[in-house]
Amino acid sequence: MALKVLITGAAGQIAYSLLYSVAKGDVFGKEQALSLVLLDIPPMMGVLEGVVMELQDCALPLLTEVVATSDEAVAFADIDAAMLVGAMPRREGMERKDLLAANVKIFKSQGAALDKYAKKSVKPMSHGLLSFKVVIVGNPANTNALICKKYAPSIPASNFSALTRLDQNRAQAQLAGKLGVAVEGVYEAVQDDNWLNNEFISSVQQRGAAVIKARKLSSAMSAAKAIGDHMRDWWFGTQSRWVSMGIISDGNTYGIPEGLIFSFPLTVGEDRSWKIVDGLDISDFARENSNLHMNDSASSKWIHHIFIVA
Ligand code: NAX
Repeated sequence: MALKVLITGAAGQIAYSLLYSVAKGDVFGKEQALSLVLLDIPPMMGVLEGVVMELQDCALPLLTEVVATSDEAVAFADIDAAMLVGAMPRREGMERKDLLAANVKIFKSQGAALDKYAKKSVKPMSHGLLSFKVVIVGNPANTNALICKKYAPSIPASNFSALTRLDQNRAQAQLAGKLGVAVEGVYEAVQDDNWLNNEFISSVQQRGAAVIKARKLSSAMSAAKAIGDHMRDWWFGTQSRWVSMGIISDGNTYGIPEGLIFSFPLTVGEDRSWKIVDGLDISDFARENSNLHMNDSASSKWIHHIFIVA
């Protein structure tokens, strides 16, 4: 049976890479048939039509259906997984509060649609968790995830997450470069504290800006890859690997206040339940950074530091 996967912001640039990757089986497996539901706003329906044509022209064997819509009632009905990529972009001269207000409106509406139309009472897994998963990508991702969760009160908070995997992937690539190994080979600790506390952190923090400067467009291919990594690891489990995901804090781990969506190091079991990797030593430097970024979607940075010093 086909999985129904919703991707919002489907006419945007991240979705342009993400759709192909999902549709050819990178995320839910090479055997899994897919019905893709693409949501964007009404003025983008013409562009979305072109994207649908291209998806069809890829002649992908797993893709059984593509639905393009601007109607949330259609988009959120009976989904198995959702990647909420679309959000209000920050325009020149826009203050943070204006951006937040616009996004509150979007994620309030999408949370309510999830609550009302998603497959929440169907297919609970054997351990009682609901099978469907939601990752919020649109920035500020942590805040947007919190709003979305708030307006979907009948869906357990553990089914929501915010994307912070791009920071993890960027960090991993920087470390691999420093150690002179392939990305999969980053197990060895980097001993150079000065490099870690300065060049490493700032290069990961400023990577997005560096891509914009060079490409005149924000990261899209790497963002799509990170979304795919995030969802695949949640769907199939991570075994002993640690991954970064923004999830709801229970207030008992690393001193992060209860109810915040925060990026923790996690493992995910075969039953798709995540478990925070607890008990790692956090240096004063890392803790200071955590406080600095507490309200920021970049809050994962300090955790990456832990990956290295642990
Ligand atoms: P684009 O501007 O290319 O695409 C966004 C799309 O979302 C547009 O087609 C727009 O019409 C659509 N959209 C707007 N409101 C919508 C709504 N209510 N329902 C459905 N669709 C809607 O942006 P893109 O480069 O694709 O980036 C998308 C989002 O990802 C941005 O908010 C961006 O800041 C965020 N990112 C988050 C990252 C993270 O780590 N969490 C990293 C990558 C990315 O920057």
